[in-house]
Amino acid sequence: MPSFASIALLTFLSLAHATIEPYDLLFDSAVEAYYRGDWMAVILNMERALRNEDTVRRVKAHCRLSCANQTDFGDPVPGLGVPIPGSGSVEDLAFFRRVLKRAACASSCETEKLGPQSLHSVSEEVELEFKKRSPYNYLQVAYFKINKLDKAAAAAHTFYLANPDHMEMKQNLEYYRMMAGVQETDFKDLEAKPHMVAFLQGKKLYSADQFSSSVEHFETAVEEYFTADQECRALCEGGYDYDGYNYMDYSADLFQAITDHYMQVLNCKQNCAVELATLPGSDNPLEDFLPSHFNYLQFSYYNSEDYQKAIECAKTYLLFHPEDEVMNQNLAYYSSMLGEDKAAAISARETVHRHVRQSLLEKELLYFGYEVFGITFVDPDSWTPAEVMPLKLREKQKAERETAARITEEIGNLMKEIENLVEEKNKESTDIAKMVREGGSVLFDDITVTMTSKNLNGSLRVVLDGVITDDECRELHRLSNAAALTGDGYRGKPSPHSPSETFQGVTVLKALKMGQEGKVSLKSAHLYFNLSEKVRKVMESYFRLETPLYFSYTHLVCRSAIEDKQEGRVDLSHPVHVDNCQLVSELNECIKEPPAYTYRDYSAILYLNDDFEGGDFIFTEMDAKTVTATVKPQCGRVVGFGAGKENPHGVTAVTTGQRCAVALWFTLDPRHNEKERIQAEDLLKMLSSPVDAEFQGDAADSSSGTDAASESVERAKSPEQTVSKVDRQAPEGSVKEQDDRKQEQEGDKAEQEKAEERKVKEGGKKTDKKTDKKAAGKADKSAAQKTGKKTGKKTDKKTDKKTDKKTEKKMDKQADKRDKAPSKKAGKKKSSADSASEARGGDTEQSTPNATESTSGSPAVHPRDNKSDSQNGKDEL
Ligand SMILES: *[C@@H]1O[C@H](CO)[C@@H](O)[C@H](O)[C@H]1NC(C)=O
Ligand SMILES: *[C@@H]1O[C@H](CO)[C@@H](O)[C@H](O)[C@H]1NC(C)=O
Ligand SMILES: *[C@@H]1O[C@H](CO)[C@@H](O)[C@H](O)[C@H]1NC(C)=O
Ligand SMILES: *[C@@H]1O[C@H](CO)[C@@H](O)[C@H](O)[C@H]1NC(C)=O
Ligand SMILES: CC(=O)N[C@H]1CO[C@H](CO)[C@@H](O)[C@@H]1O
Repeated sequence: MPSFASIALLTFLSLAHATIEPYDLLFDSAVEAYYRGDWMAVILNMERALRNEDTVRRVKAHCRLSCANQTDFGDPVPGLGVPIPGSGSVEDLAFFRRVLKRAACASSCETEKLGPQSLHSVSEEVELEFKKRSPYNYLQVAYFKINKLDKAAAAAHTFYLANPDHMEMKQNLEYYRMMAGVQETDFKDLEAKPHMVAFLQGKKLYSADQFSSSVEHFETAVEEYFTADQECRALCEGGYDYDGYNYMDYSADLFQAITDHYMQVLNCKQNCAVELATLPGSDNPLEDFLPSHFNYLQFSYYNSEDYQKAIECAKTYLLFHPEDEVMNQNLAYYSSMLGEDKAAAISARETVHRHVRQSLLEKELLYFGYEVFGITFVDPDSWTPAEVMPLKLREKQKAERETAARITEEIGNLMKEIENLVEEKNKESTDIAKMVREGGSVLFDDITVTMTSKNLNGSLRVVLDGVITDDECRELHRLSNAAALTGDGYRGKPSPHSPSETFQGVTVLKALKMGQEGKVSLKSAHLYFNLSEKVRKVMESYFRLETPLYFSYTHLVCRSAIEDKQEGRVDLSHPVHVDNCQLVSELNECIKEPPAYTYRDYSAILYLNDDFEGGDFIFTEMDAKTVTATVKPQCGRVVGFGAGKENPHGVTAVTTGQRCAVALWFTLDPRHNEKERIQAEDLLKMLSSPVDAEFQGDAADSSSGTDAASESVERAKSPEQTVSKVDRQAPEGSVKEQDDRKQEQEGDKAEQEKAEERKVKEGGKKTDKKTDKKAAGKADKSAAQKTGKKTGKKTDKKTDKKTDKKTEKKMDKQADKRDKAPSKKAGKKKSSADSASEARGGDTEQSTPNATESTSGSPAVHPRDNKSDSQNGKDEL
């Protein structure tokens, strides 16, 4: 029969069409293409990965929701009535028949639209990458390479929003902003959530007293919120996480197993309130997010003289906070305006009422699970009535809070005592203590202490001479210029700190890699490595450090005066700053927070020459003006100092010639031990092994050998390091190469070399992972992933996360809540402006990743923004 045949064909076609490619494989292909430098393939695969991830999410939510519709437990089963489990074995069967049908419905729905379900289960690792928006990091570079700047800017912006601590991306964004052809509107958030966009837009208009427009946005926000909430909840109905259990050991009877899984699902569903209220890149949700919509709405409607709606929204708000005094006053006022009878007939919104009832029931079940089975539940909402929490638990939490408060107080007292003791002692012997601490051995006979803290009018300061020889100075100076000539060292780029100087800089690893490629003398690069180590040892010894001093960053830098740009010059070569905090000179304050490199503890600068004018190193007071000591650079001289606020410093203008130095930053924190340094050490080890001796110095040969070589370097690293390295390296590359391109009109050949180099740099990383995956093969995919899941790693991670983080968060929240005055609403007597700002009070202190909020924002933002510049350039002195 023709019609049957055509139906079959159609089905076949639509099925074939429906099988979408798994997004984790697409992601892998894109990453691989990235290391090949195949930018089109990066874009193609990564864009598809993002699209497919989105599709999978939507389809799953849709299937689960529509299947819930079709197999409602409340439907009567013919002959048995409404299935109620436990009322008898036959009724149980009816109940489970429903369960089976629901499972079959969801499974066939998903399979039909996506292909076999196992295809789309991805590892936690990949899930995390998508959550962190990593695909946009790769896309950013790829778009940039093919000169799609608008898309590059959007990708960079999207990534940065979720990774606000990512300094390289911040620099890239600044770079994009300066580029011709990039518009402010290009900086889009490609992952913006509609409910959040509408909410923020509504708030902005609300702050500007544009109430009729803000109403529109808040209404959209509410609608989008429930759509997003529905999707979020449906997605919670996923697989069981063997959280805390070894997969193999887990054994629970039927109802216990159902309970365990169901509790997890409910916990996840409750957590949607947090997920939906959290801005990208932020750890904390916006306070009282959903209820606040109705707070804004009631006041906006009131100002638009729509009393009916104002009453509706006030009543809706009261569903969450029935005792709220201001809102009850508002309601009374609006009711008197409209007429009490009319007002009484208006009820709270039904959708919200349902949501509250459902959420409360979920909480009850979860608390039951907590009491009976010890399954942790931390309520994400601030509006839950106290009585929902079991009395026992309430008392326990109260006791815990009191203990915590007592401990805090005791610690506080103890600290005060210690401070007093220290102060007294300091009074006696400030100077002596410091001298004693500082004057350790300088380890080498040739090194002399030229000036101590006392001579330098400060603390934790020293000037040493004879640290390296004249020959060594000349060799490093040559190295800097040779590296700059290859174009890898920012040749000719104006100094980030002064338009009157050019600037070039090269790190140890970069120098060694260039040495390995024959672009500079490998011996000189090795010397650079050796001498930086020498300085580190001397610092560690002179300052009598009890724990090892680790490298944080090392940079061989030269600043050259631009001859025709010296007239009337008043700026410094490097503005006064502090190395580990953001100096706010106007306030005599130094803020020890990112983007400052807060973990840096000591700094040193090794000078290479003195044949230039200007370029003095200066220490100042915290005002950044009053110079307390001046150090003239000369070959072999080191100025070493503590990286904290006791040592603001800068460099005066270099007015003729070239001034070269090695700037070194150190940390006492092993966690911040510089990764590049370890790579450099590995590279040296490899280079010095006799087998590889042939690499040395021979540029022609090196290209064939480098892949294998760097692979062995990379392989030594743990996967975690590699992941973070990918993050870092990707964007950094783009900016440097941008410079290169600007300066040097590179031909195809150079492009190719660069691709090679990248391969060299990133080599081995993917290979291992990929091979595994390929070996596992498509068919085994789900099996392989399941095995992965059972391992201990996961268990640990999960358990920690669940207990510590959640409790912490909760604690914070409760603390916040207590601190925060119930500064909510619009009182009837207030001017709209007053009330607006008061109503805003609830969440203005939320720091948002975008400056958008800065109008209402925290006071610290301004000075910090200004000062951060000098911190971002690592290139110093
Ligand atoms: C579920 O059913 C309701 C009413 O029958 C309908 O409005 C809704 O769109 C359905 N939802 C899905 C996801 O099919
Ligand atoms: C660097 O130090 C190593 C080991 O201390 C030494 O073998 C090597 O010759 C030094 N290289 C240079 C160029 O100074
Ligand atoms: C320290 O201060 C004294 C007195 O102001 C000044 O003469 C001296 O030059 C300063 N030391 C240095 C190294 O600048
Ligand atoms: C911050 O920078 C702006 C412009 O860049 C400038 O006008 C302002 O004076 C600076 N403020 C401070 C506190 O340095
Ligand atoms: C990083 C970023 O996109 N910042 C934007 C945030 O909002 C401010 C104020 O509206 C914009 O001017 C910024 O461009």
